[in-house]
Amino acid sequence: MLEYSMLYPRTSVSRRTASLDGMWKFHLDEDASGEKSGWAEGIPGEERIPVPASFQDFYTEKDIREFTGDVWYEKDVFIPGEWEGKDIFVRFGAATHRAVVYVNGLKITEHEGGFLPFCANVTDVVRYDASNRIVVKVNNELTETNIPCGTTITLPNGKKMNKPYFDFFNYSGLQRSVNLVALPKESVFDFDLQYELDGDDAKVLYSVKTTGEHDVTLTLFDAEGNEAATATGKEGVLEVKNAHLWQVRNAYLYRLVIRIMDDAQVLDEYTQEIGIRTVEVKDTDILVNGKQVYLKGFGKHEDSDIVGRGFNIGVMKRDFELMKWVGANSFRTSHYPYSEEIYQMADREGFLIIDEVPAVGLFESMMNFMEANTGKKTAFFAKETTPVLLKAHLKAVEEMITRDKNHPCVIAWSLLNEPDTSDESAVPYFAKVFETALELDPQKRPRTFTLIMNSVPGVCKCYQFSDIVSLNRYYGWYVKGGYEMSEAEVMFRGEMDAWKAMNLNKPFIFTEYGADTLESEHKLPSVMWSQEYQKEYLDMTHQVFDAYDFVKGEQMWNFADFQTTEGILRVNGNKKGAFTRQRQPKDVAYILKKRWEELPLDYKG
Ligand code: BDP
Repeated sequence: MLEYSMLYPRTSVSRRTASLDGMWKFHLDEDASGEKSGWAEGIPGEERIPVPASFQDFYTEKDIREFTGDVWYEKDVFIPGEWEGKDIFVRFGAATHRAVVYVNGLKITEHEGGFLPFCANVTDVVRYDASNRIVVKVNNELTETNIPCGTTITLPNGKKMNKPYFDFFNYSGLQRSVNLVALPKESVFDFDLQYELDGDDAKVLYSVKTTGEHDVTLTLFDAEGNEAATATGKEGVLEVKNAHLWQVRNAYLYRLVIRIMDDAQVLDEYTQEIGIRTVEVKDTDILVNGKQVYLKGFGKHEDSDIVGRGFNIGVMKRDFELMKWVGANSFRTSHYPYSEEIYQMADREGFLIIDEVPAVGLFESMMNFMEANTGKKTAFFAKETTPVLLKAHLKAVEEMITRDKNHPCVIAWSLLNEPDTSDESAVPYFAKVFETALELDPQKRPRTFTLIMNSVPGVCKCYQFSDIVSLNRYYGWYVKGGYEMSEAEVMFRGEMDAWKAMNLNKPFIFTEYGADTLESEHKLPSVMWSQEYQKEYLDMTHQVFDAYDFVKGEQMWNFADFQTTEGILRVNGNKKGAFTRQRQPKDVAYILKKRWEELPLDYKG
């Protein structure tokens, strides 16, 4: 069990929150001497930077953008006297990739892993009705023992440099909101929900964890604010008559109020919106509320101009509007769990999310998607350090499932992206990760991982762990592109026939397919990188999807162009977007819109 509550910070009769977003003091620690120099008490200089945001893209110096090592943040906050007697936490939505937190000069906590929240319990060190200094040291080095995987090298000029084993820029810093939270001594710590549908009615089976002994009451309100059900006890059932189900692109949200009661006194109150729906995989179908759904959508990134991977509420809104316009109903949070606000919006808009843990780059190569096409065989999971990596991976799985399990939008867990599955050493590693996810999820949602190009029948040793088989395929791009497209199609169909012959009786989805396309390039007849080529690539690929009944979804790579490390394969970033990085459509967006608006939700059902 985690040592702090993962519940989203909310103010209520018993709880207080204060946002610490805004300008923070900032300093690069070029020779890693901050600790020695006493920066825990206060960092030098007057530089200030916005939080939440990646630190990289504000500055004009390349040495800052590429900076690898420790960066320090500082903020002075006033803590009101009324909060005395409560438990006080500083909650970080994320700190990428690891952080040490100091308050009033004292080291409070550290956290490893850059895409999930953690709390520093500062109850014993804060001064009330006074200013308190929060200092955070954030480190962005990549290793093979934390996810996402990569290495850190030292250049001849003495500067460190990140070498990601993945294809997105290593944005870092305090990229999500920071909050000050005051909780009552006895508080709601966590809760689990499961759903059973029974004709027009529904049962919400619940279990609540608190930090004390008093009993809890739960009340469910419908969207009009009328009481829909109530129950008492830490475990029980809310019986909902004539339940409004949460449906794909037609969400219905109830408001669940959990109260810890001492007779008539409310010790704690926590409220969250929930949606009543079931999810399961049956034969080759993905079922939501017992009905087959065909996934249409994208793999995405949290990525935009200036703030990088920083949570940007405006970009979030625009992305949902574009996804609605194009007829999508789902997306994968490639390649890390996103900001919590994005799941809240998906809950409200009725989008289905495949929630991905940051296990990307688990392949012995810097450009694994290129290497994978060469048939090269590696053994990523046979290293001496693999147990250390597994530990970090399992912790991220636990944090992700604990954080996201009560979102109706989350229909599946993606536990790795494009790992090396060609060697037997991957099998025990996968067994542990998949078993852990099943244990942790009260709703037992389907689990998956995405299969890289060389994870094909006869090579892949791990597909059997997936409840949904997710393929990332680039026939016509990395394999046989351009005028060789017809051969790409033959190879693609050959692979699909091989999967079909295995008769796995599981749904298959495409979690990636795409072609880099520059918004500036038009050419008739097409050439690779032109908008015309992206259309031809998509048409061919969609025809193959349509030819196989067990294919139950398509999530194009990528929703939008995004930043990567510079190099000969990338023109200032990955350009496979259906939309540009500025969120305007490429021609292909209209092809997707036509197709997805025509395909029924129960396509191939
Ligand atoms: C896959 C990766 C993804 C890359 C994509 C690509 O999962 O992160 O961006 O290919 O090459 O290998 O565009």
